Amino acid sequence: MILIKLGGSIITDKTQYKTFNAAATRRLCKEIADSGASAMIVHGGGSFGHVLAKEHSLQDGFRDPRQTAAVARVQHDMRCLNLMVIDELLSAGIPAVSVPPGSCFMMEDGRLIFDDPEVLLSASRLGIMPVMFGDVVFDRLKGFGICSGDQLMEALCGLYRPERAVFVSDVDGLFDKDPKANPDARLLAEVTRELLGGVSSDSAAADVTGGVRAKMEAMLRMASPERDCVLVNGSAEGRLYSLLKGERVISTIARGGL
Ligand code: IP8
Repeated sequence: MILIKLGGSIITDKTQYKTFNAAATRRLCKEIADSGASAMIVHGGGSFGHVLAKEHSLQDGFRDPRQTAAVARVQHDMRCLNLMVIDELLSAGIPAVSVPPGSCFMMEDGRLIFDDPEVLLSASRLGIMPVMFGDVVFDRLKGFGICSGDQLMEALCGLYRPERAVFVSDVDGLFDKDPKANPDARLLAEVTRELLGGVSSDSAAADVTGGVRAKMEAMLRMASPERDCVLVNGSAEGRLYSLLKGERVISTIARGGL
């Protein structure tokens, strides 16, 4: 099984509050369906999650009663985005159901508590794809917090033990410097823990859940000698399809267990 995260940078326009990128999402869902891969999908928040979460510091937990309206609004917006992704999966012929993490799970001090995954397993046993997404999740210590799609990917790796975890974003992979500011930036085809230490942090534009560096760190935690974790550009047409068919494509592979 292959676990795929459709990043918020590809399924939304991250600069415009609540702007869905329907064309890219439709194409990616079709690439997944056409590849015939046995896949499970998670998605990020993009402009449906990060804009208001950042404005109201939701990632820091409860501080002020004025945050509560934003908690409800971000949960609402993320459910809207999720249903649009699910629409595209259904149109591509993939039976998918929504599993909102904020309604099914709790966190404790920012850590997702994942000890009762029965709803996920019941769906997947029937050949139905449960689709989770970055969400505002209630927290036993902090009141609430943001659970990122990357955290969900880690939890799902533990549960399903996929042979590969794929992170679909709008960049070709990890660069040694910010490629927008440095035309000589080099794409790293492979990343290890040691290599990541030498990568400049400005190549990782931050959002409330940490940007590219946090993603790479999560990918390295998930990677093992038996499991590749790959960062691939979903805006390049056909690249995800080729990757799922087992071809070598432009990407960054996180190598773990070395
Ligand atoms: O885009 C964050 O999920 P991510 C979701 O996977 C929210 O980091 C609600 C900001």
